[in-house]
Amino acid sequence: MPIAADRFLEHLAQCGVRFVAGVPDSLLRELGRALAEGGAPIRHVVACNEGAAVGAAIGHHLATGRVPAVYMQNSGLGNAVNPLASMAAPDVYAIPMLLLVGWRGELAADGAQVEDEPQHALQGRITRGQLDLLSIRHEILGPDAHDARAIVQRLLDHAVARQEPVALVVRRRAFAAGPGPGGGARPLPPTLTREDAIEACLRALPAGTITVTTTGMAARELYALRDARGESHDFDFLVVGAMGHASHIALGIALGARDRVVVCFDGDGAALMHLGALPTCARAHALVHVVLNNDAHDSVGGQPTSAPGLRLAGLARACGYARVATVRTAEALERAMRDALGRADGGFIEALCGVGHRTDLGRPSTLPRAAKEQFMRALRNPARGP
Ligand SMILES: Cc1ncc(C[n+]2csc(CCOP(=O)(O)OP(=O)(O)O)c2C)c(N)n1
Repeated sequence: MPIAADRFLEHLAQCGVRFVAGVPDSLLRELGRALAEGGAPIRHVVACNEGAAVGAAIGHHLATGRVPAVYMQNSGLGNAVNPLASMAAPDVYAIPMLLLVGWRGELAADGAQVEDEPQHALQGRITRGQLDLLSIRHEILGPDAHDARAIVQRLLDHAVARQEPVALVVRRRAFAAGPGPGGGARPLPPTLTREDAIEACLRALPAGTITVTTTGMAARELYALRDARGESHDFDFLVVGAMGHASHIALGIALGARDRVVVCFDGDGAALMHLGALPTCARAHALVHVVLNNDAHDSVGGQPTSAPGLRLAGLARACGYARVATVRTAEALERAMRDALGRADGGFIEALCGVGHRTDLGRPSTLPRAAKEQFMRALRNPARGP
């Protein structure tokens, strides 16, 4: 039976857990909602990335002696490996903590991989192996678990006895579904949607402008918009994984493609995940960096980011972007994009958007490998593009 997320948190609290940090994941959406509702006596911190969440957990243990929990999508294990292996491991500071890892690309009991998107395939297959390599004892929580409480108890007992991290690998639908989107972020009043914002930018882009689009719904929206507008996907690179790295992928393209203009569509959660990217990107004069700021992790359920309310334009200015704009409407965004494209020194545009997306949004029909070849071929063709 799927377990209700609030019951799960109550159980964690009964076991002495008072601190949970993490980065949202769609499989852990209900957990995010229960944490945001705040029923259990647990302090909750949304971290900017999974490594930072492990850091906060280490600090909590140092200050209180208690066992903290850290939640993440399995894609986030890569971000977490460094503080786990070089700080929390028993060979170093021996910090007990419970990792809650959403298992995208999960393997069924017979070893067959459950259908998921390409960016989850390898990560799904290696998740348990990665935990084994880190010597992190783990168990699986699925919707058919007979006694989730006993599993958690066993893991926490092990973490305390051995003074080391343990993990619960969470299958899809392990937590009982609640009503509507999870995470506690309230939809903003109808303002600019992320999709409208992307479309406003597309109206301003000359054919053949290179775009790089961040992880999640933004990439799917861009793809759908190209289809709806009868435009090709040739010059669009979709960053389906590697959350937070779209701007540096765009930077590498801008530097490698003879300084052709590259427009990067970024998310605020993604930009925050690797915020140190900003000053480096600011120095690339051919990069127009658009952050679609909805104060939320909309793509995985609308949970707030680590810094809701933060306006990134001021940061971008301090990081050295030559031109910075904040816009709230499609018209202002289209103008700001034309303005940025008209000058040769790049720029940063923060588009303040509402949360939410169409429910009938499709997925790109081109597989990443084929899309990469199409993109590279288009870039090699000097006859096209500004
Ligand atoms: C390293 C990593 N952690 C977590 C995720 C899960 N994830 C995918 S999209 C997303 C939210 C992105 O938020 P934001 O950049 O603000 O864009 P929005 O969804 O709001 O458009 C998250 C957390 C991931 N793919 N990779």
